[in-house]
Amino acid sequence: MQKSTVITIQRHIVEKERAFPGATGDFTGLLWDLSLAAKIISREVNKAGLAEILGLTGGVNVHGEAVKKLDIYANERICKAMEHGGHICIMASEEDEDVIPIPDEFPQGKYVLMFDPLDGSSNIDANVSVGTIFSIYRRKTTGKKATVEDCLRKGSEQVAAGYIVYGSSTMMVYTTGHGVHGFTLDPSIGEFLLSHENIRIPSNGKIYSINEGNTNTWDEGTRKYIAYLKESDPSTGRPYSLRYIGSLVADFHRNLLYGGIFLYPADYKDPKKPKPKLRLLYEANPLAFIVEQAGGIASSGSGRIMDIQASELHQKVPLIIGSREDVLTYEKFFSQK
Ligand code: AFP
Repeated sequence: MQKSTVITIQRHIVEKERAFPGATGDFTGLLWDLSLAAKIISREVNKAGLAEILGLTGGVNVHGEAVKKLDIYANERICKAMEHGGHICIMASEEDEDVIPIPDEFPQGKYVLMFDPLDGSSNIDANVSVGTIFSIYRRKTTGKKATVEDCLRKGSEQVAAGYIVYGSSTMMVYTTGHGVHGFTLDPSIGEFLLSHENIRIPSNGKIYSINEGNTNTWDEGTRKYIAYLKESDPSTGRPYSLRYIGSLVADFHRNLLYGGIFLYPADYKDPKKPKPKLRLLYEANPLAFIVEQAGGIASSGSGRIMDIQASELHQKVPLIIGSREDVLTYEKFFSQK
């Protein structure tokens, strides 16, 4: 009989860190704290249908979108889980307009954490998967306190990134630049167990994910590319199938496992002022780091996402992400627009 080894996320993180002589364990502690926050959020998301917590608070976030109670809960939960450990020096969240400093009573760490606490939350009432996305950098400034400068970075400077998808099961997927690993939460023991080691995204897929309701706002290159995917050509696997949940983590996670391309191009209603929707620091960069580590590509259409120097906390970018060959083909269409 084959013997199976159960590897918890804690064990995995510790073993990976041991490979780096001189590692202080700080980073292990950080990911540990994050996985605890994820378990607590998962518990709340799973009982959302039962709890009074459902429904709008009546508030709006910095982007003018309605905020659900669970967004606020997840935001607070992550801040509380991360502020006291001594690993983090500053945080920024999609839900907060400004950076989140570490309170004076706690030690300042050397890492910067940026996160989207509950992405896709407009889907919660319909029991659709939602997710948490996180991105970690080393501190850059040297003053007494970390500043917004520590957050305005290029994605290529990330030291780790990941997401938690609260779906038919809860999964945490992360990279520290040495492959992408996925862990499934076993609710009976409250542990994330290694279920997907060294995830590789197929070099091309048969799935495309885009909000087709926006067709009239796309640039010509995107319109032509999507029309191309619908043509029949068995030698290139076309037509592709459309799968769009409207919950980035869930759409991305499916495409990461099965192969395919996710697109959120800019809105070209005013061709002089294209308007992207997704956020560079909280959504695009962390998923870009993951997809590259899995063998895929993340592009704005005209360049690598992780090469963009952030100039503001809530900066938005077009995001075309997924299987390598699919994204390269898109870039060709986009450049000919
Ligand atoms: P919410 O968090 O407001 O549900 O937004 C989700 C999201 O940022 C991302 O998860 C989706 O991929 C995208 O928006 C969906 O946007 P559309 O509704 O415009 O397709």
